[in-house]
Amino acid sequence: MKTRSHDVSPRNPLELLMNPQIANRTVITFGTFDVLHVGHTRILQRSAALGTRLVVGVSSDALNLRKKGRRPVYDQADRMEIISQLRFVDQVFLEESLELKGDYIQQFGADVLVMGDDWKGRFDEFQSLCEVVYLPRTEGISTTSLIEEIGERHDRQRLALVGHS
Ligand code: C2G
Repeated sequence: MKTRSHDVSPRNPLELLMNPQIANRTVITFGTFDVLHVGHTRILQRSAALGTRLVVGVSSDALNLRKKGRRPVYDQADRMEIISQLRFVDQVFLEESLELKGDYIQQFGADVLVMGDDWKGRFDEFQSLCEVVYLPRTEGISTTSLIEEIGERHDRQRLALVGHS
């Protein structure tokens, strides 16, 4: 686990002592985490609070293309680098396939699988391997809406420039 010089995370030793339920638990979660935003950082932080070690599977570019029909804005190497820099993330790996979730859970010794509630019920089959928790999504923000917003702003700016020429 990363050492933290001033630990303001929910995993400070005092809280762990007071809550043995989360002591020594490995939490695993998955996502694309493209165009990082607070919905992403909040779910990662809340996931970390459920254990002592947070492992994050970052969806590969190929998986994203299959799943969502588009390439992420940031490629998988950049997305993995960004997520690995968050202080409440301990380990990052590349998620190559949705079908390998059970294997990843076992490979990383996960005690808890966390997903946002947009995936509610989809991973219940893994309850035989670990605890499965769905956390509420952050309302009003998504990578898709951010990409659209950036595109609209860009279009408006171009129109304004054309208007002035
Ligand atoms: N999330 C959230 N609030 C938002 C947006 C996302 O809590 N406003 C959560 C999602 O529920 C998910 C995580 O952030 O748990 C990552 O979201 P995405 O990058 O959209 O990941 P997704 O494409 O759903 O990939 O194996 C499953 C996939 O890899 C999940």
